[in-house]
Amino acid sequence: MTLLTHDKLLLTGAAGGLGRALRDRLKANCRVLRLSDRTAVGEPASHEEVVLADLADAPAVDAMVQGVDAIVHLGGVSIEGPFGPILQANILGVYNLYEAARKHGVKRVVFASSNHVTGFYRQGETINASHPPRPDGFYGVSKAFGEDLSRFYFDRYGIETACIRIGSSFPEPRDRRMLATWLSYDDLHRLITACLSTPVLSHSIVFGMSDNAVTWWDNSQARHVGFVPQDSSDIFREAVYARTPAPDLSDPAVQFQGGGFVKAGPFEE
Ligand code: NAI
Ligand code: 15L
Repeated sequence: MTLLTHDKLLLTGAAGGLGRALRDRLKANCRVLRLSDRTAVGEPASHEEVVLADLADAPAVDAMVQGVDAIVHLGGVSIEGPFGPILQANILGVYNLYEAARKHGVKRVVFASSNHVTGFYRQGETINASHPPRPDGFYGVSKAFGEDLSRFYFDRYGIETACIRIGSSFPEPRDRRMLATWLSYDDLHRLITACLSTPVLSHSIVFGMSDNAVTWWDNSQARHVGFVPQDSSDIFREAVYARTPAPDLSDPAVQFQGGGFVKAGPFEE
């Protein structure tokens, strides 16, 4: 069941893949859903409003945050690439977001972190939130920065944040790796709902995956969030095996949890 816990909820990255998947689902969580991105998000419905902003533009981010009581922060560069755009959107952008949240008294944030914060752990290892970050690129480093920055804003200013280390959130798992990392859209919404509605969130790191039989992540340190996944990649296993080759165990993309991201770069800017 989705609890309506917030009056005005801000969704950044609303024009992106997950933003579009969550837009209708988040209607149940709030009275007004404010949509933001740097590109157009389409016409607002009667329960929606739109405030566009580039995350690197501090005054625009301030206006985007003013008047909301919680934030689901999905906006930013979502794949590995050159450092410049990642610096602007994910590092400066997340700083701008937390400064605006502090100034406007926002008390809770759900931050879309990524499994690439820990992408250089091996696929044969099970890790939990206490394992140190091992980012697999500039993108993973930027998400690790967001996790640390949000911890600082919790310790210093009391702003609660859930850092969801999203695995692979797509309609279906695309390859064998995603059988371990897959997070259905409905489970992502369940997880965000849990983060928004649990009585005490504090600063929490949660791995975002469905109830997949094969997993590399242990969420036992996030029981207080109350996330119970209801979907599983297992129903796709046979089809994924049938259409994908057997893994080459000497390939770093197969050895490490981050998959192909561990081989990306170097980049010329
Ligand atoms: P996406 O790339 O489809 O959407 C990201 C959105 O952020 C885009 O609409 C883009 O216009 C916006 N954006 C980029 N730079 C911006 C800037 N400087 N200012 C304002 N907006 C900007 O990515 P997706 O798949 O929807 O992911 C959403 C979030 O979840 C991202 O933060 C991503 O890193 C994270 N994530 C997603 C995963 C997935 O499986 N889809 C896995 C792990 C993390
Ligand atoms: C991510 O962080 C990306 O945003 C997404 O596009 C996928 O590549 C995902 O990780 C993944 O690891 O499958």
